[in-house]
Amino acid sequence: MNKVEERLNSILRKAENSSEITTSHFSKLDVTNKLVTFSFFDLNQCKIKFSVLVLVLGHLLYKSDIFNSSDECFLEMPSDASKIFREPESCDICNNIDQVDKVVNISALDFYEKYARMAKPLVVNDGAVSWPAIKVFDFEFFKDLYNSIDTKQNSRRNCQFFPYKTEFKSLEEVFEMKIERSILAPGEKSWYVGWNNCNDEAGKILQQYYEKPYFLSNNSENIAMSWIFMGGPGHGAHMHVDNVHYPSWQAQLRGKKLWKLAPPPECLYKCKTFEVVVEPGEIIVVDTNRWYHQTFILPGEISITIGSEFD
Ligand SMILES: O=C(O)CCC(=O)C(=O)O
Repeated sequence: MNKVEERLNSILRKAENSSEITTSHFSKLDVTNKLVTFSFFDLNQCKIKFSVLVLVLGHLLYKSDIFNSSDECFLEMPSDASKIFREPESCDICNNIDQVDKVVNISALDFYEKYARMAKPLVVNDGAVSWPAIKVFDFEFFKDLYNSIDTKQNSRRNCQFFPYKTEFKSLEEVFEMKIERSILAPGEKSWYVGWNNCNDEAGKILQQYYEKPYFLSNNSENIAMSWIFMGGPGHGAHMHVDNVHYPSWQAQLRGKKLWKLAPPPECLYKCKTFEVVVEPGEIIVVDTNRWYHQTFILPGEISITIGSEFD
């Protein structure tokens, strides 16, 4: 094929000096079409070689320690994709459960043996009753807190903000809303948002007003960042399952929130879906990685919760 190409090139050079032969004459020749097909095939060969190179490099990087040294992934799996690849659940977690127990003064051992070990959800009536957060946390408190610190400083990665059905694009925008709307004055557009506190300085201040729930054992840790959900009646989170590392607790500080818990789809025929209302001072504990959950703020006061994963 190279010889043919060379000869064609020499003819082309001669043709350049001729006013009678143009390139359109060449396009009509069979040999030109063959060469074009060949070079296109060559290009595809290049693409194949390039793709193989990318795959090999990707594999080598994956196998090397470069990206294994931290918890961060080189590429995040999209959350919807991770749900598709979720391992099927054993229906033991939901078999024979048709309600969420409400308990009081539960010991760490009972909590672990009767609930946490089996991923059985529960509400602890007296979980947060004595926390100053119940009196202190409100819209103005969070607004002052986040306006008083430089959120670009001491902020970890993985800061997340859930606008739900609002127009807000960030927590900063939430705190710019006018006072009437923030207190859900009649006629104002209602709102509901959630965020994880990823700022160490803000975290230290928040922790002055709440503590690790008393029913978690001494060995158990609050993991990573706290999550705050705040907003008005009629709103909540759609039915979903999380893809986090551990189960979570969530303390209801103000307002009332209805939780709907559903078994994973593979257990729908064996297990029931049920609801529980969480009131101020109570803590709900759910393995949100295993139980599908939906929330709905009940009529009344603005709902404010704080929660965290625990191991
Ligand atoms: O508290 C809420 O409204 C939503 C909580 C939630 O969806 C979660 O923790 O995964």
